[in-house]
Amino acid sequence: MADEEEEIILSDLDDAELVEQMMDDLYDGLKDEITEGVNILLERGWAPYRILTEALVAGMTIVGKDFRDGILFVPEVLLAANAMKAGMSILKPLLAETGAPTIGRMVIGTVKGDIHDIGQNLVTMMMEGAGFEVKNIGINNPLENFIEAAGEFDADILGMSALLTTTMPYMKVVIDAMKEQGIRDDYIVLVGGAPLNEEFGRAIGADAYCRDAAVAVETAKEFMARRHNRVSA
Ligand code: B1M
Repeated sequence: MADEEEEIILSDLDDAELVEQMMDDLYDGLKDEITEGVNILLERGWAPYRILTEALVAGMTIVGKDFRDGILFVPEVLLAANAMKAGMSILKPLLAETGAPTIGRMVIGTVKGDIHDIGQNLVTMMMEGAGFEVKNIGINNPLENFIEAAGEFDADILGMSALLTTTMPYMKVVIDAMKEQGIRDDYIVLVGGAPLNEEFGRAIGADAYCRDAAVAVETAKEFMARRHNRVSA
């Protein structure tokens, strides 16, 4: 008897089975399958944000747990991250397509020593979708990069991301440098990343900690509204 694995036809699966399968495929770093799965869900009328959160982010959470527990290692996690990025690249233009007018300008990047960029890319996508203009300066940024980019881009908001307990203190280094240069209050400083919390955000002198991309959008909108009220008062 042939000992062949049965091929799974993604389009034959119902929505719940497909999402389950996509989480497995993300775990296995199968980029093409993730691309196909995202396209099928879009054809079935799923909203881009729902696909992002219920299939991709949820799948990445499982990867994160097994990475923590020593079941997965860096090469496998990199493959999963690439598969996630492939899915995100399909959703990006759709999330940005809301036609909302520009409501603010943001510079965002991951701090020095840290190369995690999936979360901040997601924040970028959601902010753009909500009508912000965003300059994403990528990973491993020393304080000069943040400060220069914020000035050049005439940003309202400076966003920093850190995923490591060893790199999160660097956010304070950036904020302290802004204070020294007398420019701290020129910007709304928002911080985010899995190991942070509200208390940390307050302690380092940020305006707010954002738990996820949706909270980042809401928080940015709130602060922009306050800023406009202050200017017009
Ligand atoms: Co790394 N890694 N990693 N990793 N990695 C974590 C963060 C870790 C928690 C895994 C674990 O042990 N469970 C752990 C950190 C432990 C700690 O510090 N306490 C860890 C480690 C240890 C490491 C290395 C040191 C491993 C090694 O080399 N031995 C190494 C460090 C490299 C470096 O940065 N110098 C490393 C490397 C990597 C890869 C390269 C393999 C890969 C990154 C690929 C990439 O990003 N291009 C990777 C990945 C993928 C992860 C996990 C599994 C997933 C991160 C992710 O993308 N999550 C992660 C485990 C985890 O977090 N559960 C882990 C999905 C993403 C959508 O969520 O990034 O949290 P997140 O972003 C959210 C919010 O946090 C928030 O909104 C986002 C969207 O909702 N947010 C913001 C984030 N940034 C924001 C900024 C804002 C606002 C909100 O500004 C306003």
